[in-house]
Amino acid sequence: MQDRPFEALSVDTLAVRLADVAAMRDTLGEDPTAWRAREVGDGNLNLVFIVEGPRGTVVVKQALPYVRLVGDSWPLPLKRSFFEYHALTRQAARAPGRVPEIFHFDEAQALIVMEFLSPHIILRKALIEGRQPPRMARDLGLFMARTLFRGSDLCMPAGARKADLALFSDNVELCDITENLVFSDPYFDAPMNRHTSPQLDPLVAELRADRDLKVEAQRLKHRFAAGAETLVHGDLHTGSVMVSEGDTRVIDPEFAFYGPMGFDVGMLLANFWMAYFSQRGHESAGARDTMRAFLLAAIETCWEAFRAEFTLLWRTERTGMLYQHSLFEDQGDALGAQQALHHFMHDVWTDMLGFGGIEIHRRILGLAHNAEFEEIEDLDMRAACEARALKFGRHLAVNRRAIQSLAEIGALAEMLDQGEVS
Ligand code: SR1
Ligand code: MG
Repeated sequence: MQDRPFEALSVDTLAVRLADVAAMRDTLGEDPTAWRAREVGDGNLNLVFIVEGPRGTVVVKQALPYVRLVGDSWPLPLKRSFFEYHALTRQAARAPGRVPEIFHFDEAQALIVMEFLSPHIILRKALIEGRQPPRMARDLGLFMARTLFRGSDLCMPAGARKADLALFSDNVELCDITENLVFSDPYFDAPMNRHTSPQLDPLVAELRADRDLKVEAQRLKHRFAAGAETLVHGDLHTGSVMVSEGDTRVIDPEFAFYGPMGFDVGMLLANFWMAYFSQRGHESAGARDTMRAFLLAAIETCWEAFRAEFTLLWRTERTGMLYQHSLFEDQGDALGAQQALHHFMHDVWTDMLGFGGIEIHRRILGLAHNAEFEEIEDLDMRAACEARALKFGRHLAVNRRAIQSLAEIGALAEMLDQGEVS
């Protein structure tokens, strides 16, 4: 299969096409005629198959040469599969146990054969259903601290990090999607935008005329494009996480590139805040008060796990060229290293808030929306939930340098949600 030109798989061709892949035979069983494939991809870009055999099950993910959500009018290179594969190998080393195991990668066919996770479900779906996965907030905080710290100049040898930065710098088209869809399109009448209309029209006009917001969005875009701090996942929303009662796995790092640490953290927390603001639209089977409390607590748990683990790694694995021990601890100046950490975390905090605010806006005003809002059938209710989230996002983006704590913004979220401020 390595030398054949790219060809998209289908449920009918998959077994024949992958019959010679040793990892498939080992995991599913030796007889490909007994394999059964179904296509389950519900993301915006790729094909995803679950393939069952007599011995076991695997997932086969294949990139398409275009954006699935839009069609072949929007070509997108297959090399995103290469970046996803390489990001997964690094995440597996830096945060063991938190990504699916990779069994096989075929660069020409842009496909990855990986572990089938069961009984896991997508975290976004779990949150829409009102489930409260017990481990995910802490697991994700640890995942972010470990991958972001260990991929940076705080930890890696400078040459190795620069080589990695060069490798991922070719992920141009996926970065371009984020640069446009996240940081620019929501703030003008871009062709692929959509929003709940006419209910949100006045607020959308207000946000697009908001000079302070537009300037902050562009400052954040500059951070995103030029702040090559570490290998970020690049698309760390709740649709990129699978959960069970006892496990959390991060999937889909095809947007990986060297960017600012706060981007992953902000995107993830933004998706928790959106889950929070969507709960009013999912109360037909009963009030979601405990779910709202769970989500605000999860945000605090996740940030605190990130902060605490990052602090531990700063003390124990600071082996890179930044803030060397030779300047601080080795001279009896542990306080100096602590002061530097304080400034570093403050910068990540401020970035996180800004990126979080912008992520909320793009999921309501741009091309790619979130199921937690989209599945609210009553459009007046959907718009009311979205409006609260939009105002919250604007506050995060514009006032991020003045925001002191998650308790402060959690209180704002509650007041917006309860209509105490508008
Ligand atoms: C055209 S791709 C739209 C979005 O889907 C992906 O999951 C990313 O979030 C991207 O921004
Ligand atoms: Mg994805």
